[in-house]
Amino acid sequence: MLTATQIPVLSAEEAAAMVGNGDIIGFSGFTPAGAAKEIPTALAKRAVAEHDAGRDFKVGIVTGASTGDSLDGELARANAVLFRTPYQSNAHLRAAINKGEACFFDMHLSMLPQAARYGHLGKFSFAIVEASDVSDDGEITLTTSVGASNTFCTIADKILIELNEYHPAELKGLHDIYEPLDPPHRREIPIYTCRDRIGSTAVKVDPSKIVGIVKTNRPDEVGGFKDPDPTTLKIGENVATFLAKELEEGRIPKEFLPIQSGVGNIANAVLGALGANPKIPPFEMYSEVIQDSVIGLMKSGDITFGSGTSLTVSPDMLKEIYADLDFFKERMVLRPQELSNNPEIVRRLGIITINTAIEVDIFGNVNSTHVMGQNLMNGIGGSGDFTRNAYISIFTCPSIAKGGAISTIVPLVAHLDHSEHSVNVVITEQGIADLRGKDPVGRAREIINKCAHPEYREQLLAYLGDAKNGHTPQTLGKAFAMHQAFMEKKDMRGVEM
Ligand code: 0RQ
Repeated sequence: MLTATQIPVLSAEEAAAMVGNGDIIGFSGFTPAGAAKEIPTALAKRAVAEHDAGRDFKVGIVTGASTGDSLDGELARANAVLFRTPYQSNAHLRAAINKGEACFFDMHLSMLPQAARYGHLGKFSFAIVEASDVSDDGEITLTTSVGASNTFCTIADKILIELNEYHPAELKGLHDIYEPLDPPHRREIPIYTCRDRIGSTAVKVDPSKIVGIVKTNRPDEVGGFKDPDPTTLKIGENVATFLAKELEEGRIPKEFLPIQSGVGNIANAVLGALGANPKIPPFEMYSEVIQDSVIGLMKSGDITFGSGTSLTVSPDMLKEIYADLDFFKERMVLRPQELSNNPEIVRRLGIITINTAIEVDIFGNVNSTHVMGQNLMNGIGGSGDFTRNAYISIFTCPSIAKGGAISTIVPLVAHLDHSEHSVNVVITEQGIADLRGKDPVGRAREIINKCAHPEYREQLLAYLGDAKNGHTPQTLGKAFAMHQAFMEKKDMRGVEM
């Protein structure tokens, strides 16, 4: 271990005192995994003190994706968010965003690092990065995520390290750090299989940029999942049935193809169902997040390799991984999000992508981010990076939400994240709608009959009417009648179309 001896060790408060009002900071963290914890908490306290003294104090917060409560929660509660990008999932930050109190812009996660390098997000004063090791010659070994930390360290004026002793120095070797050149010098990224390693095991920086180390010993703030229920289990079973049939009929090669699976309760249940289906051979993942269910499937041999940008597992699961680190280091790699989500690689490897929708319209457009088209839930995350470039793109969701008062299948999505051109298959607990090779009316009949909840089928078919209203038969005056009914009466049922 080459842990630095010449870089000053600071308290979190001393580190936070270096940051100025209006600074733009690139924090480590992709989900709560590997997120900075001590310095953002100290920054939030400082913001409160500054505000109490009548001074402005807000910072621009850029991360890999979501983070833990000690970053997004603390800074949101302290009203210290100048702007936030590219993704979040924190209840307090979400509330501030939806009240118009915090500026947030939602980005494709693969594009965040290059946007930062291109200067599109402003000048970064600091990179604040959690590490398991740092050497005097500027080699930073990350912890449970890579995200955009490598890019933040490259472009920021100064670097502050949170050296987290919770993570063993033997993590070295888990990461594969590589940064593409910018246009006009960009070349192909030489990843040809999920397992390829093309970079270095540590982030290498000019050591004179590292202005301090804050020592800590805190686990990631990863929350648990809801236990699968009959609906999520049925969705998972339907996904497995669909993929087994594709394999049987030769539309997926017999070796199978890498899987990307999204975040959340449904994604967790879907992975479990894939592992349990005897017709699906052991498979590899080329995804963003390696979550609890993936680890279980690695142990059972159902997942043979996992490439991701974060290891987002519960504290107990992380302990199990660290107890058998050699086994897991052979079976996984953490890459920068610019590579884990890279469209070039997704298309080359032929990834089967499985993401979750908030709502889907009858023509196959998907809303992943906004409730009733207005309130942000989390963000697009990597779902666009994967969906647009997939071998087969699948969206899953329950057919109803809020006890049936909401149909997730609607005439027209109230916010668009993934268009009909990118969405191949929609799966609910009701069934499987295969949209490939169908025109808009064909897609509408498939989605309504196979995926909509029976309570909503009639009104959706009534909206489609005799389908003579153009190539994509819309009735603009009624397209949001179901949403409108929910906003007014808290129920979408029984709307006359
Ligand atoms: O609300 O928490 O109050 O009960 O939304 O819904 O069913 O628990 O689903 O946890 O799987 O999350 C799309 C948000 C789904 C997530 C989303 C309400 C519902 C519930 C959560 P409650 P569930 P999940 C990157 C992958 C975008 C980013 C992405 C997401 C809550 O998957 O953020 O794909 N995706 N990243 O009741 C009103 C509707 C609703 C609704 C659900 N139509 N209207 N509320 N809810 N549908 C790629 C990777 O590789 C990781």
